[in-house]
Amino acid sequence: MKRILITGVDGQIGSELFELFRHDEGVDHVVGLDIRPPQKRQWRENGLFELCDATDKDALRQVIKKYEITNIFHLVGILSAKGENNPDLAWHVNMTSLKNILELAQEFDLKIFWPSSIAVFGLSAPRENTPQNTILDPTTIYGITKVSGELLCNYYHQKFAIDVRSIRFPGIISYDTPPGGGTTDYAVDMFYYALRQEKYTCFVSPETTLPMMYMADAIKSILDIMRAEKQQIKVRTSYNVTGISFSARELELEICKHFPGFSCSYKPDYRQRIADSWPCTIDDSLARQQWNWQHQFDLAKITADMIENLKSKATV
Ligand code: AKB
Repeated sequence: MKRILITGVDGQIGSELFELFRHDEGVDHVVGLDIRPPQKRQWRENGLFELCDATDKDALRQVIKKYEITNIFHLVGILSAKGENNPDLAWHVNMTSLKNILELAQEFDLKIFWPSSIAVFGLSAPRENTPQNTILDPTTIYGITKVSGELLCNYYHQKFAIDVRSIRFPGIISYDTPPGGGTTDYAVDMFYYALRQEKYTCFVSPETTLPMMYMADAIKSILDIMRAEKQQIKVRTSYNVTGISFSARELELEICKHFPGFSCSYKPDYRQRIADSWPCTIDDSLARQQWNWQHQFDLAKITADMIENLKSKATV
């Protein structure tokens, strides 16, 4: 019987996957794990939740045994901007937790999903249509942990036949749980300011263009790659996957179609350098060929859906 563990469950992706699996698989088949108590009251009152530090391998082992876990979505991670403020912590959290999960996957024969990021790319990769296979020379500690993590996943697959699957995520836009500590967070922040009818000061320049994806597409990509047959998954480092690229100004203008009074000023900070080291557009044709990846949300659809959902959240 399938028993799912989601680490980092209180984060941007984890919280959405948790709700989805609780609905689809049943609340008794999905365990959430985080280092802090969950923000959502319904999780505390109804459902399986473990307070646990994923860098503690023995504690993780106890959780896996207790619930007879078969699949792990390992979403613990310190993102790019926060990582630059504490590189040691980013290395420790991102690498130790992933190594623990891979070792436990070997011990308990588990299937694993782990997110990588466009942060694996650095200044030597082509910035337009960045290919699946190119030079990986990230400039951030976060990117370094993602490249190392990808190699570790591939190693555990080659050496111990661990079924670990991964996606290099672009910035993810969502309305349920806000992201935290990322360079692409401005693309979510802008919506919250527009809704509150406040002016937004964006921390990257108006022409900064990055690959982005709507949460619904991000969840779909995770489900698609995990449901694909083993032989379809030929890349065991991590797949390039994307939705759509747009500049900060293009997003501002799209939001203005719904909130004509909205405006941004631009005051780039240390995150600009991070953004400038990442691709503008991504070639994800391998994922499209091998496991039929297709995104559904373009900028207009993302913007309309975000605003509709944020509005209805505000009235609840
Ligand atoms: C970040 O900005 O750090 C993340 C990412 C692109 O991995 N959203």
